[in-house]
Amino acid sequence: MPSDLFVGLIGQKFMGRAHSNAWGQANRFFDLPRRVVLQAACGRDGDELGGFAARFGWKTWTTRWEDLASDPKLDLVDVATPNHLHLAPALAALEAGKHVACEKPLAGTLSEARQLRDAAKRAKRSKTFVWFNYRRCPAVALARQLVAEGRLGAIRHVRATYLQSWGTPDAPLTWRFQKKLAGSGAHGDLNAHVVDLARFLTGDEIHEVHGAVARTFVMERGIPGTDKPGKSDVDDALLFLASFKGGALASFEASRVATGHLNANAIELNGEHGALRFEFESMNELLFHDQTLGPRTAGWRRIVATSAAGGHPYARNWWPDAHLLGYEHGFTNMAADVVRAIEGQEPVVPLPDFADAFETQRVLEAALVSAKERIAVRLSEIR
Ligand code: NAI
Ligand code: SOE
Repeated sequence: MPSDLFVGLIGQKFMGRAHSNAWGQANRFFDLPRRVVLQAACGRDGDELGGFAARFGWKTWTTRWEDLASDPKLDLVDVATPNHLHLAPALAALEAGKHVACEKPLAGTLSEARQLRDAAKRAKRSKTFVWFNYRRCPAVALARQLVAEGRLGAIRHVRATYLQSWGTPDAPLTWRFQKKLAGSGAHGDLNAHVVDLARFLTGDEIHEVHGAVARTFVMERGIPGTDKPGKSDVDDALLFLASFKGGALASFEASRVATGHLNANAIELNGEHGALRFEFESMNELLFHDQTLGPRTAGWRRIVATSAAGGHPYARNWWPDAHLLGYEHGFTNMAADVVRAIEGQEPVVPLPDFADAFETQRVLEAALVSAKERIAVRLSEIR
């Protein structure tokens, strides 16, 4: 009988729901060395918390994150709060000797991300994780395997876009539009994912941002619960060009005002022997072009990455071939990998820890500096 892993969650809304579901499902679909116990949940809204806890199976709840982060019963604290509230709870939990799983981006600012990286390094008995969930779509994990096997050869281009369109003028001034709470806008929110994916898929590091441009199109938004406007001071879109140490060129685009796109997280790698493309809105599929087949038969083929017999990552834990997975499965796959990693077992694909997420944050910072100063920025300048 596996021993229990007591989890506490801070944040009960969008990610709070996704993580609650993941922790609750992990032992149902994966054979894990520990049994996850949904011990304690925390959120700001006391009126909603009881219902939330009951619905997802959390045993206790509190509106004080300080109490949860230091609760001696907990083994792991899961931070699913707005970006400005990653640092304090994660630091408190690390100081209390717990493992920490934190939402992305690691923090709103490079300085806070650095503090988290350093605290994680000091906390020798704690393991840290960052919810870059898209790594755990089976099609993405398969793409990484194909790159590592050399199926693309040397990579020449990485083309990543994360396009959404909900940043319309009538979208209220939530934390996501306020620099002091979010750090940045579409950039930290969406480029964080695709920069992580680019690093994860190539196994390479970006060494220079050659240029970036950021725009805020909507400068004022309605303050929720009032009829007053407030300042929206983050980017609605940020685009940048970069290059990898290994020589590949890269382009990244994040937007909340890309009309026609809802959650278009897409990445394409072009290598000397072939190419790969993933589009989240068709998340079960990986597109693969094998250049070595020659001009007669080479072309894009669509792999439905759901085959246990094919050895597709995570496929054996879910359904028969082409009985498709959805958004929530990436989180459940991650929760299962976190439980494995805590027990010293190999995750199905590598998990980002705070040190890894700090590297993504350095790239994000380099692009912000590039956009602000209108200069190229080497990553060696961003520490
Ligand atoms: P949200 O606004 O839907 O929920 C935030 C939660 O934090 C709420 O439950 C609120 O009660 C709680 N909270 C805020 N201040 C608090 C305080 N002082 N004490 C206790 N609880 C507090 O935000 P959402 O969308 O869930 O985002 C949370 C984090 O997750 C962000 O860092 C965001 O970037 C990240 N995120 C990641 C996604 C992914 O794909 N991995 C998807 C969406 C968000
Ligand atoms: C923004 O709309 C958002 O919810 C991001 O915060 C997530 O990280 C992304 O996965 C989906 O979009």
